[in-house]
Amino acid sequence: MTAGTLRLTAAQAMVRHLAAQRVEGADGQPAPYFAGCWAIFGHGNVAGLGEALQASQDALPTYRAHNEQAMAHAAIAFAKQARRRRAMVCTTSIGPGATNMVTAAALAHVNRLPVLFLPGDVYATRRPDPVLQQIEDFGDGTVSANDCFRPVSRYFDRLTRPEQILDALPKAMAVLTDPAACGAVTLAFCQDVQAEAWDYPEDFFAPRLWRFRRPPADPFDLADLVVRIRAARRPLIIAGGGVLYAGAETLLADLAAATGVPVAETQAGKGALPWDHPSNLGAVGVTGTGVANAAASEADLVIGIGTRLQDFTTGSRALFRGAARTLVQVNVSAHDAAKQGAVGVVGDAGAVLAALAPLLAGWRVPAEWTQVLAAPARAWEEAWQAATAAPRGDAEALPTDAQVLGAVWRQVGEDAVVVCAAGGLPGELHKLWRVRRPGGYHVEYGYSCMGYEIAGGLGVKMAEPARDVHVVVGDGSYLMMNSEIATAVMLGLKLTITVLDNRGYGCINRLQRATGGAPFNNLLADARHAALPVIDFAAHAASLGAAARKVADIAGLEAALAEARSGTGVHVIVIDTDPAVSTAAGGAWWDVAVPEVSDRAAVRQARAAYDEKTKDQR
Ligand SMILES: Cc1ncc(C[n+]2csc(CCOP(=O)(O)OP(=O)(O)O)c2C)c(N)n1
Ligand SMILES: [Mg+2]
Repeated sequence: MTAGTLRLTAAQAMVRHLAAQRVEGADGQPAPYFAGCWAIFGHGNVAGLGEALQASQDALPTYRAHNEQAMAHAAIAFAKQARRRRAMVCTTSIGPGATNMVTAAALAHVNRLPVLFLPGDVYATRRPDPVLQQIEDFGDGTVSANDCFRPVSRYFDRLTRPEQILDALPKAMAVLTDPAACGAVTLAFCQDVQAEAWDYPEDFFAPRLWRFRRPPADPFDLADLVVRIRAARRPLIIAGGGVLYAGAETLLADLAAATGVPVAETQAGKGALPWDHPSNLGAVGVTGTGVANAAASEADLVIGIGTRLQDFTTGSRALFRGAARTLVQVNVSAHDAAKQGAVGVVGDAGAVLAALAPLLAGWRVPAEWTQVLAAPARAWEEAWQAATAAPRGDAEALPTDAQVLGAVWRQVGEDAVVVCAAGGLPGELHKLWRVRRPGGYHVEYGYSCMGYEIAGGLGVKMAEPARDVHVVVGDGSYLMMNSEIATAVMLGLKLTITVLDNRGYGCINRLQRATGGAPFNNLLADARHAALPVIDFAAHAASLGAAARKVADIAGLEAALAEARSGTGVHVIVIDTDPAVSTAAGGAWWDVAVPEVSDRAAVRQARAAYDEKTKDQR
């Protein structure tokens, strides 16, 4: 062994290096960047990485899960809740264990969230080929199942030599901690290489502190933005996830208060302002509030801050239609800043807001704009009350999603975090949930991946153990991925999960109807069946170790939530809901292409309406 080196396997060296990566913790002291490693072992990681992780449990704890996609969701949710300041590692066997994580990689990629994937890979030497689970490409000897990760990883490498980690790991860290490039990093780790020894320089294992850059905007772009704001009659800020990842909520709140510029929030940006901040109009877009969308459609200057401008935000590009409106995109990523013909201001949301404050000192938004929005604001408040209020005691109808959310909102504490991802609930949450504290709203709506909810809730709880975590999930998402209830029980983590059972894919059934389609293959009753399933979700959850029960109505739900709040462990509360109803107030058009020819009159009518609406797109 050479002086100043350590002879370790590549897996041992990797684990030691990962454990030495530091960031500044909440108390200002260095804290580990990686909170732990999720692992499901098999051939391809048990002998190599498994041995290394076992020996380093104090420095990098290992967590066992039940499904690779789910554990990756937990890891990604952890990073989202930690505002990208910390992350987790996920390792799998080769083949199916690895490809089970591809969906989660795409989720991290879309949402720009850091996660390190270490799927096992086939032998670098190729001597025992084809090994169990090797896919074998007939035309390319270098392809393995892990190539599926390439388009959904911000950085991909295949480790075929032990010394490659000396470069691959710092590059991985650079991507994970970069505000613009952030996303999934995949290091496909050949299983023979994991076990191979090499003399690693000792300084490869020295603690390294990573700082998060906050690049300021170009002074010219900033000055131009100030001129535009001062000239605007009807400016509107759209706050996206970038505001939260930059930790810029207070800067935004202060600027909005000082200038009176109204603020609307995307799914990822929701909670950037407390719900009762005087400038907060709430959600914008397809699932927006009446008042935010009124502002969006009349604004002459729309300033996106830290938003990807996905179609739900822009109403499929038909919402921001004020005469001669200008779109400005403040974003740390030049890719996002250039979208949809925007005037780009490339920089960190916090840095830009801080720079704007003195340049806008003394300026206030024209009073006429505030007056224009007063009536829609009052109307929205009424709509909110009507949608979320508990139904009358004698009501016969099943509760709506909005009534369930109203009950959950009333019962959770100030500091609670609500978690969701897919189905009808994210739209209702976006419109109706009132975020009391920063980080209190965790909805994955970049990939809107069914099955994220419960595993995600687990990751959120690990990121912020002191906060109560409330998962709201549809029956469809629950059935797709519920395995990590057992993991949460095993780890002794407290989670409250409300399952809204509307007996099928309610939101897609509504979408199908709205596009002229016949009810088909979404609700259980409309799908081919020999017997209509009657699924006992409470019994199912109880079998995984949760304290589970079904409630009959909103009053029963509120009582069960109150009980769960003072309890420990995993609580699952099931309630039957109406699949047909969603909140009609607010909202905006969403471009979902309707068939141009059809035997169904309803489809032809929907197509005619669709053709009309597409004329608003710009
Ligand atoms: C993995 C995945 N598959 C399919 C979809 C498309 N999809 C979106 S919502 C939905 C139905 C969700 O059903 P449920 O969880 O019961 O919620 P509900 O619509 O009834 O509110 C489907 C199939 C998706 N978002 N994610
Ligand atoms: Mg459902």
